[in-house]
Amino acid sequence: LKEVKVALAGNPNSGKSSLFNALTGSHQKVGNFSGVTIEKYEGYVDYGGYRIRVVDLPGTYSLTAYSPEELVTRNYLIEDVPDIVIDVVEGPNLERNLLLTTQLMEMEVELLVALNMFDEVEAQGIDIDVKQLQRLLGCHIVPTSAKKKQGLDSLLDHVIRIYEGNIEIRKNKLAFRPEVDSAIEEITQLLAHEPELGKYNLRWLAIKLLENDKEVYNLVRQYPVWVKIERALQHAIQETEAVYKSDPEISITEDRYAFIRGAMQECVKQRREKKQSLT
Ligand code: GDP
Ligand code: K
Repeated sequence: LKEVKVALAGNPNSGKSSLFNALTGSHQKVGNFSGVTIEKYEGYVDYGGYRIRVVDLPGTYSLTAYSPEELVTRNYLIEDVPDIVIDVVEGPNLERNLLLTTQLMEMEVELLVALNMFDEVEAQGIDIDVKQLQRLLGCHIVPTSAKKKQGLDSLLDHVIRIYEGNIEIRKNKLAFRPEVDSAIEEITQLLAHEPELGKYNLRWLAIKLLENDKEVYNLVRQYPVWVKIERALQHAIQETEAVYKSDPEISITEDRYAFIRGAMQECVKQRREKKQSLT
């Protein structure tokens, strides 16, 4: 069987392990992620002529370098390069969960969103415009209920069709304020001067440098182009301080939240708790 590598990412309590178990059944192996004592669950499911290998990444709210879980998750995405990343999102808590989604978008992984706890979304009378949310996130979204085992076949169908390149969707980049966007652009171009960095997503490295990310800073600092990059970073700090009274790191965070707020306003409505009776 041809293998497809899938990684599950998501906030703690989004239902990631429930989904993992529902998808892979008893085919699981437990170990640790390399170098850390974070348990690693791997399993597989044979579906549609493929063996879909699933890795359950640690639950995280973000992808900074500040916690081992977040580092493990992003290093796995960079080094092991899964074919598809399923972002397990807690439907009733969409707004909070989208922070991780925006950062997965920034990593430009092949993203598929499992809009989980969809049973709760319906029970709570929350209306989600899935089509529009797909457009904004630039990826497919499949409503699931890991608990009730609903939507799982559709999720696996999407995995295979995305893998085969059968359901193209227009990728979307989150737009940052102009000063930050142009700094990202400039730093990305500088990073391209170092062939050894070619295995990374350079735009993501640029965003992380503007966010003062220690790991990426230590990686890039070793290269001669660092002198120019440092100048570009300083310039970006001066500009955002002058225009917004905030540094690029804060600006980037604010822009992510602005994007999420916009998406929530466009795509999510709370219906009345109970349908009104006609009489
Ligand atoms: P994890 O921390 O992301 O691995 O989350 P878990 O799989 O442990 O799930 C957290 C809680 O949510 C558990 O009580 C699950 O039973 C529940 N849960 C998971 N998926 C669903 C779902 O689709 N619908 C509902 N209603 N509950 C779910
Ligand atoms: K849990």
